[in-house]
Amino acid sequence: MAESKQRSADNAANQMMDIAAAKGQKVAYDRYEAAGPQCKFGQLGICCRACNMGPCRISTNPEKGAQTGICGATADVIAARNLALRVAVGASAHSDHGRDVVHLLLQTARGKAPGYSIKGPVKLRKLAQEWGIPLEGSNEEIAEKVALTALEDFSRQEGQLRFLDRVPAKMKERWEKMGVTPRGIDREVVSALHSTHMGGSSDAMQLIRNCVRGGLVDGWGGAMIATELSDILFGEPKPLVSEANLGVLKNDMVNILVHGHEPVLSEALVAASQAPEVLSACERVGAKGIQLAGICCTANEILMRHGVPIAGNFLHQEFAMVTGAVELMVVDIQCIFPALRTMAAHYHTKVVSTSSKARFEGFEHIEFDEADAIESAKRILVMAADNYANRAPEKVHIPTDKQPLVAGFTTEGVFDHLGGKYRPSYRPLNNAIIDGRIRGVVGVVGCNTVKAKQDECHLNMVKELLRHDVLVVQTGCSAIACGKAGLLAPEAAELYAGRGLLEVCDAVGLPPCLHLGSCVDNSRILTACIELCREGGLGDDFAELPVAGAAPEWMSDKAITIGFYVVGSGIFTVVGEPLPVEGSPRVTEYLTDGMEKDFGGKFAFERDPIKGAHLIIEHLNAKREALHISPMMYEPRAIETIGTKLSRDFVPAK
Ligand code: SF4
Ligand code: MSK
Repeated sequence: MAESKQRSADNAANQMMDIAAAKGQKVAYDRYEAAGPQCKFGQLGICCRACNMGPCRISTNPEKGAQTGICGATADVIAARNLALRVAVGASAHSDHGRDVVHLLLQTARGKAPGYSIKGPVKLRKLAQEWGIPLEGSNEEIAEKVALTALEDFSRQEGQLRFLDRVPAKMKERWEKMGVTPRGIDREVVSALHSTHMGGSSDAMQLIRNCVRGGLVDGWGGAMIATELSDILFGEPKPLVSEANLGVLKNDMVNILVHGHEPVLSEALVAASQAPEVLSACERVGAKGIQLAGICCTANEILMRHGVPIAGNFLHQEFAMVTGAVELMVVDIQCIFPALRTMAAHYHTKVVSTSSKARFEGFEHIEFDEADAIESAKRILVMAADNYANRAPEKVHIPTDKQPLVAGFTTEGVFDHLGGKYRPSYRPLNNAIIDGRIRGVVGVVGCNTVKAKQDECHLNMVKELLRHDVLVVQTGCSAIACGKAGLLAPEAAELYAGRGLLEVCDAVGLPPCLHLGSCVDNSRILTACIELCREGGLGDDFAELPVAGAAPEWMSDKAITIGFYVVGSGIFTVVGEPLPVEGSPRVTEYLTDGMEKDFGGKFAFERDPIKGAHLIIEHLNAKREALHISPMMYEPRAIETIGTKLSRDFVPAK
């Protein structure tokens, strides 16, 4: 076998890539290499394809080449316009996901989705109360009204999103002043798209404001609706124990992977996986049963509600097939490689698409019908079981790598852990920050990219933050990266956390990194920040809190959109790869500096995760100083002690 390229921080991923390479099978890293140097104009955001007189490319040399497009659009306009387009696409993805959840809640309430029921009645009533819906009648009657009310947020033309009532007053005033208060979801997405049309807005700063508004309508609209209504429909997640990495696949069972984002189908698969006809199909082919596992955010959804193990994150989608032990991968929408078709053809794996919104050439398509959810799910599960007979034992190589984890934290659930049963409150967390045990709270989220060694940026940044007593909250593929590396287990506090953070984790039994769910569940980070403000002592605006965000390996449009709602909500955010705007110094300067005075937050572009972590630490220190709270109680944990259990030998603060 040729020497391993070690393109991942994850041993299982490297093993799978080595096997694939030995067999001449290509994975995303190979295609990236084969693509050769990427277009600089595209990377810098100064290639315009907004009309058919182009494409126009702006020279980066002010002395030479085109300084504007044919229509006169400058680098500033083109970079900002391209960005606004991507934000609108990202917002549409989360929001359409949210719309599907609303639709399913409505169908369930009306008795038209027999496989589903309302599993989060407490949250249902809480949200109904928040929205002024009378609490009379059955859960179904209330749920119908909640769903119809949520739908209004999609179609609203004037006014503001309903969840903006949750937003601290100072932030709302800022949005009002900047003209970015989001109205209805569909309206903002369409308006942002419209502004990017040829001859639309040629004011770069207005286009950036459209990015903020497009972001806010996602975070405080589509994504928040998706999270809240998923909790109502599928149940509020509770902390539970599970495992992550390819070692969760079983040699003697039918392995089925769910991949994508929307929990609507995967919930039905979980419910149907123990049905007698499914189990007898397994028996027929000599398998011991069904092993469900997940990739990407669908994985996060069923992990946090059912403890279904995680097979891997974004780049694992192909690696999983190289185990030769996956009977079927069922996909819905977002983050799905068309290349799965090619990799599946090397093995017996079937790939089944299910969403009416996403068809893939070469995949079998079984359109998911929510009116017949359990039957659709059973059909897929039996198909997988039948395919177990086609598994070629000589091709099977399941890595042993897997790590235990705790997942399923929510804004509300953390209350119980922090305050105990009789005093559920954020007070202990606020106090730990004020006393200097915890430096601050940072959301490390987002994807994998082939432009970095898989997971390495997530892991290095998170470990550096933990060493400096930063409580980390996580979603998406970053959470999975940390899960595979053991950082989501309570024991990780002893191995990685600074002394102050360790004391808090020890006292309340929390891991130092909290898994908060899927990409749409970044909205939980927003609601947790509301609680930090509400509890008092740390400011009454997100921009005053010692908090930050990071997406060290981001790649998708959704990640850009999330970045904009986080920064637009006043939170400093570090992204690994720069946003594609560097061809415009003005737009770059605004996003990484000027934006702070208008919105309270700004971006930093930093590929080195340790440097990125230190930008965050400096930011948290500055916020602490501005709040006049105690200095940190302890020195950061010494680097030499990282990964060992000698964690209680710390040098006390001077
Ligand atoms: Fe070129 Fe202007 Fe058309 Fe863009 S909109 S492709 S810059 S002419
Ligand atoms: S799945 S958007 S690769 S986090 Fe949400 Fe992962 Fe990014 Fe897709």
